[in-house]
Amino acid sequence: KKGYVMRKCCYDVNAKRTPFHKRSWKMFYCTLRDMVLYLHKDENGFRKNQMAGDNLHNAIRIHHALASRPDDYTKKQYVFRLQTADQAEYLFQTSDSKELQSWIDTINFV
Ligand code: I3P
Repeated sequence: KKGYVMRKCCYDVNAKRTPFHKRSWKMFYCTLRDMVLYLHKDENGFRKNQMAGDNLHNAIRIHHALASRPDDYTKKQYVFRLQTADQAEYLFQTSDSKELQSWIDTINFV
């Protein structure tokens, strides 16, 4: 699965609250492959990294991760929360309800 999303970091690994200067929403071209969510600046970044062999920089391992709809976050629409095995936590905003469900299912059922 691939597509543009907005992402906000809430907790870094080991449930450490992400500091204020790193909590803003940023756009990424996101691809999911081999249980890793790769976050690229845009589609060109994706192609370039593919040729170079993706590294784990700006990548989120989704093995034992959970995607869910946050009922405590109402500022934006079509948002899912991603909690990782190493206790990091992110919010992702997708473009519509179909995309939202598709990302959640893809992450939870790969
Ligand atoms: C953050 C930015 C985020 C906001 C976050 C701010 O500030 O405004 O949009 O999250 O709030 O810290 P900055 O741009 O200076 O990094 P929301 O959009 O979810 O409110 P937070 O600290 O309450 O997460």
